[in-house]
Amino acid sequence: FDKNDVTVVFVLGGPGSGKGTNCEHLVKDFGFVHLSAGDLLREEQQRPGSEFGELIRHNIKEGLIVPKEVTIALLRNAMQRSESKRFLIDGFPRAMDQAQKFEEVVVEGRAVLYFECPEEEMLRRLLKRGTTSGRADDNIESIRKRFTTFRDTSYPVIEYYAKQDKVFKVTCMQTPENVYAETKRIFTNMLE
Ligand code: UP5
Ligand code: MG
Repeated sequence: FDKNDVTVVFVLGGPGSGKGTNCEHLVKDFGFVHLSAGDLLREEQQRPGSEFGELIRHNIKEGLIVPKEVTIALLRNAMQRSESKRFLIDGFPRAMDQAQKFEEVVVEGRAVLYFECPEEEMLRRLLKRGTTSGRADDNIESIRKRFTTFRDTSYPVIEYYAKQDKVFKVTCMQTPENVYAETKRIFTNMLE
């Protein structure tokens, strides 16, 4: 695809901050394609014959970041297969080396939608979701590790984009309806 003709918005925020939930609404209202890096990794993990299955399973359970080459290849393939030129990339980049590599080999992000949420609230949401999600990382041990990785490794990516004035922040301590109303308002301004 043509780099100059593609719009990428990164959707970032801690584990359970509401990235996936709000992306689903944005898809309906703005016609972007939603690509969740975590979902693509979980799919690849399930794919029979994948050479990365075990590595992905281990890293997700331990809250560790899968090597960037794997995730970037999955994202790039999904973008190439899509007819769309506008993408919400959810949960990526979550480390500085991923951000730099993606910019180099795929495209620069136009903006970052950042869901800011206190850890106690994210913990509550993830433990609740864990009762039905079947996700191998929705348990207290994995959640603690995901929080540590977010603080130490992923947050600096948000600071990096903030220095470029690319970060648009949504506050999460409201009902899902109100969070999305704020998201929609911010997203509309962001595209102007
Ligand atoms: N919920 C949502 N909004 C709410 C609200 N306003 N009030 C109350 N409840 C609300 O939401 C989480 C839960 O909260 C849901 O039950 C929802 O109904 C409720 P969700 O929208 O799913 O939040 P999200 O931010 O998407 O949470 P998720 O758990 O998906 O975030 P993570 O960033 O942890 O997960 P992801 O799938 O992106 O990554 C998982 C793992 O994959 C990583 O830990 C890592 O090991 C690996 N990974 C990589 O290695 N590289 C990558 O590039 C990406 C992932
Ligand atoms: Mg998600």
